[in-house]
Amino acid sequence: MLTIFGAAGSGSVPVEAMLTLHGIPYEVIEAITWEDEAARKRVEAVNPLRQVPALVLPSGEVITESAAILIYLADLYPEARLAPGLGNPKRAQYLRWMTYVSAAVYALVWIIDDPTRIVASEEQAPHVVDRIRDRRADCWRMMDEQITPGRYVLGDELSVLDLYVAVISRFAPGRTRFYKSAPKMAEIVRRVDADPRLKGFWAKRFPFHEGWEGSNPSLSAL
Ligand SMILES: N[C@@H](CCC(=O)N[C@@H](CS)C(=O)NCC(=O)O)C(=O)O
Repeated sequence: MLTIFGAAGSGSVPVEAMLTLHGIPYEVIEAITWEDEAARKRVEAVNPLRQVPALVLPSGEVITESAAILIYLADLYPEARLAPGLGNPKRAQYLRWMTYVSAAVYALVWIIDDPTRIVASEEQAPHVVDRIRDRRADCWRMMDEQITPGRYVLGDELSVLDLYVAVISRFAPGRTRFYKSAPKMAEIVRRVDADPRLKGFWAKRFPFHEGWEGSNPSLSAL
């Protein structure tokens, strides 16, 4: 059995979505690391960064980093057809954008979540958060301008990249701004949100609350 240290509304959600789509059983150890010191301590046992997601394989081996986990699992289960395999001409752009979403967009959560990690005074914190929101919107814009999607980012087949973008685009600055910055991907993430195979999953792990696209304060924390 695979074990995921994760949390609803976090970067573990695309990993869980991938396994759900492919019908692979997994257990989640819920850890809301950005709110709860006890959760961070729980995660520390497998990831010294005290971040989710962390995947524990049946052998006990640990994999951290959402992009690495998604790439690994999609390769492990090629029959799920959720990533271009080695030798597929789409592989290079797939790896490029998986890493980009992780490094350029998602990683900034460490600051936005608690700006005092890098600024000296509390007064500076809101400015830092604003700059990061702008930076993320700009990163989405630049990605959108460089892709030639079909129904999904890499073409007409759903991949883990689409699950990843659909979740990370819900973090700050939020979907309303994402739709404006990244109009091509706006259509794609809406398609992923509406995937009937994931209806129950989204309801449990990242519900579409009233006003979720713009103003849900719990999302702006990430
Ligand atoms: N680079 C990591 C980022 C993971 C991450 O930042 N996770 C957040 C939750 S969405 C977290 O656990 N934050 C707690 C902290 O950094 O203290 C990845 O891609 O998996």
